[in-house]
Amino acid sequence: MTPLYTITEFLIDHLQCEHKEALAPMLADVAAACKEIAVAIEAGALNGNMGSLDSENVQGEVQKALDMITHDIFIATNQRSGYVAAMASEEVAEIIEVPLNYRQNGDYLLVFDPLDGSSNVNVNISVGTIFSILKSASKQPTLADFLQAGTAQVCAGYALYGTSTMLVFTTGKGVNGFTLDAKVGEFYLTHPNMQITPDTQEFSINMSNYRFWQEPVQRYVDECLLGADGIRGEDFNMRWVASMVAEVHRILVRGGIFMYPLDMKQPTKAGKLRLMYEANPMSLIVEQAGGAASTGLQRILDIQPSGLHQRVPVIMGSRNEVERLIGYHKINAD
Ligand code: AHM
Ligand code: MG
Repeated sequence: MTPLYTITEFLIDHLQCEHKEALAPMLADVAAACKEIAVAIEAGALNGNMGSLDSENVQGEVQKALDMITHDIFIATNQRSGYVAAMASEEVAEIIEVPLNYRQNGDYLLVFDPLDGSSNVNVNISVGTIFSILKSASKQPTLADFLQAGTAQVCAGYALYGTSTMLVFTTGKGVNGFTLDAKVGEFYLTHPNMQITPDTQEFSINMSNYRFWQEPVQRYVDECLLGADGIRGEDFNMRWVASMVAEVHRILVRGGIFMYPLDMKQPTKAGKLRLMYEANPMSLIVEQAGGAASTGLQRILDIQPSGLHQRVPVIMGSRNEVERLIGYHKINAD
């Protein structure tokens, strides 16, 4: 069997990008944090952490105990590299300053969702961590320094805590996936240069929201459901895990399209998913693997953010299917 690189070997010898000096130690910390989170999640009910807290996050969602445990792990481990100036998390409203003694070279911002899909933790279904790294214009960053379009990300990735734990990331030169050997405590490169097939017969959406969607998404899903009897001429398959990390990972491995579109269920919200720590990092990964990511009307990575926790409609995955949906949105707008 071909020997596998450890993530440490990969970061030292094979990481390609202009920010390598900072990203190698930062990614080593991300990997360490994800290992620690994997252990916390794997303990399941044994540590008594399966319940909800009395608190809500900035989105008004009830926080799970593990939401805050994983948030704390991610901050404690990632402030140590010396390169992170400030962070932002799904779980707190404001930006998080890194203590001065930890940020000698603090030129970077780390934005993250520590436990994506957390409604799945107490039913033992896959969850994940999503992160995005931006360059800061200031060593004393304020909110304004965070509000950069997704194209400015210097690195994006996710950890998937599934049947195995994986870490997948891009530094803008393709996408590589690492699997944790839990017995050794090390990630190994198992999925080099991940690519999304341009075509697919598998879609992923929360069908219970059908009546709240806009016409282009209803049309697309209607056509998939008609399968071989309809305009598509082929039967489609459907999956919905309710963990974005698990859906995007499946798409990286075997193709597919993932949608959390605009819906009228909550008319004041522009979709469910958050731009800066869900849509943007996943869009960079999907594009780097040859896929596409759009709101239906605009490339996600081109959106100029107006707030840390802003929401955005998400359509991403196999390029030809995403482009079909963009086409349906264009017809609708004309
Ligand atoms: P979370 O970050 O609070 O867990 O919310 C995001 C998750 C995504 O992982 C997933 O795609 C979506 O919410 C599922 O939403 P729904 O329960 O409406 O199907
Ligand atoms: Mg999330």
